[in-house]
Amino acid sequence: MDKQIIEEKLRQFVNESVDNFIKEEDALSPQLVGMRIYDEPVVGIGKANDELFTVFKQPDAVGEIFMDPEEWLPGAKSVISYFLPFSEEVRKGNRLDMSWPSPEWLHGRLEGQTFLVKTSNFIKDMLVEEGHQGLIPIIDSRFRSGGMTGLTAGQGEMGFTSNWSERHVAYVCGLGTFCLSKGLITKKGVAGRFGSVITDLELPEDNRNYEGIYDYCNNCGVCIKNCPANAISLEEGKDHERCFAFLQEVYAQIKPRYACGKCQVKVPCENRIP
Ligand code: B12
Ligand code: SF4
Ligand code: SF4
Repeated sequence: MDKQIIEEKLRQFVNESVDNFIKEEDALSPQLVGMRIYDEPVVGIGKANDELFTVFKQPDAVGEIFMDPEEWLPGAKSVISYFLPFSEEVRKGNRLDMSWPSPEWLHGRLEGQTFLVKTSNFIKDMLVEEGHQGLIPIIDSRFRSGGMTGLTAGQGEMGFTSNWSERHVAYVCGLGTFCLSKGLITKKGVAGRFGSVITDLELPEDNRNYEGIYDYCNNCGVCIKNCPANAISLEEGKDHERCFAFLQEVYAQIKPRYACGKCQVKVPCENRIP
């Protein structure tokens, strides 16, 4: 199996899976039934022993808590990282009212994450069928995150971080660079979600067509104006506390859903490298 086959099968999966379309029982309104969540993915391959995985253990990168591929899967050879760009419907919905997440974007966050886990399992099954191993860190029992689950972000040892940061992994695999709003910009933009699978299959790694960690951001500042929480500034970058406080406000009103993503729409980096 090579990258071309993985990409082709993944493209077919994303285009044909019923789970990439909003089902009647989940839809927040009747007109959202059948809405497509993601467009076709972008795939990047990294070497499991890339030196950046060691750099990530430094306190100013991710920190000691970051687990490298070998720690997740002894004998790991490669990391398959992918970006699922949100469809035009999801992005367009979130461009309308810039003060509150749209139903389309809320679907992207919740049903979108469920589909992302299915996508990672699809890749894992493909590898296992060929006699290889596949490990999905974010559903492994050792995964720890200061994400929104249980509204614990910013608290405890995980703070606003995790022991497997999908953006950092995507950066290693050549998918793109960070930006002012702290998302990762890919060739299909910033609006979308990342997943990854670690494997013992040896695959040639992709080139990183960048040198600096913010190369793809042009510092235009549009995301600063978009942010309803005033969480972004040219001087300080992004303030996770403020962003998280806004997400909590959303959650308090519409739980179990929450999201925002105004820094990822109506911006020049929405669906391309600006
Ligand atoms: C915790 C978390 C949050 C926290 C804090 C976010 C954060 N730390 O960036 C809160 C709750 C605030 C949050 C908010 C949101 N999140 Co969130 N979140 C996560 C989670 C679970 C972990 C993030 C993490 O591990 N961060 C690690 C720390 C270290 O990251 P950092 O501080 O930004 O990293 C800096 C340093 O490393 C520094 N650095 C220093 N030295 C070096 C050296 C090198 C070599 C490098 C590369 C970097 C580096 O550069 C980095 C950038 O400044 C991930 C899922 C996952 N498992 O990855 C999703 C994730 C980051 N979230 C995501 C999204 C979409 C959102 C929201 C838009 C909410 C929504 N869905 O509507 C908002 C806004 C995000 C934004 N503007 O960035 C996406 C991002 C998609 C993208 N295109 O980038 C992710 C990847 C989920 C996914 N599966 O796709 N999130
Ligand atoms: S809107 Fe402009 S400044 Fe903000 S992340 Fe995108 S390119 Fe960078
Ligand atoms: S930084 Fe947070 S609060 Fe601000 S626009 Fe982005 S997701 Fe919303």
